[in-house]
Amino acid sequence: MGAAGVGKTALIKRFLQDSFDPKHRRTVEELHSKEYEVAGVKVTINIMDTSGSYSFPAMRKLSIQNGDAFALVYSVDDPESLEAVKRLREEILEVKEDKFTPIVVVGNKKDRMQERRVSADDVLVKVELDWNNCFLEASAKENENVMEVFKELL
Ligand SMILES: Nc1nc2c(ncn2[C@@H]2O[C@H](COP(=O)(O)OP(=O)(O)O)[C@@H](O)[C@H]2O)c(=O)[nH]1
Ligand SMILES: [Mg+2]
Repeated sequence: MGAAGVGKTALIKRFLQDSFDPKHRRTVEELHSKEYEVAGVKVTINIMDTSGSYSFPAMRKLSIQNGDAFALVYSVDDPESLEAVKRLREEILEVKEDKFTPIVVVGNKKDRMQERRVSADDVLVKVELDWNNCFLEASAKENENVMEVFKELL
């Protein structure tokens, strides 16, 4: 989950198809499935790609209720998208009550070095020390840390 344009679809596309599309197409909501074999056992994971606009709070709530693990994505060139991550995390905690819910915070577009406006160190401290969640910077474009994001969630 995360604001529109931060690269949620791009991260999933990189993970599932190892490709990158420079164009932004609006996602409504798409469900992807992938089969894995873990220690000889077949498991199917479902990856829900959400729209960034969340114009319907009820729809957002449903995504949260249905999810077992969450990647909250912002873009390192967009501080407002980090604020959206904070709000989403609050909502996840609210909906999931006290249940343990894996959350990974992802600072995507780390390749956009000239345009960076969010410091990785600040977010690291907040996410790993205050929130006790995992934090990674990634680039769907350069294929950096994309596997790691999904590995954390599994
Ligand atoms: N430079 C750069 N651009 C990216 C990256 N990930 C996504 N984008 C671009 O950002 C735009 C929005 O990506 P998209 O995946 O559609 O965002 P979504 O709305 O969160 O699903 C597209 O033009 C992507 O090509 C990245 O890691 N680096
Ligand atoms: Mg999308």
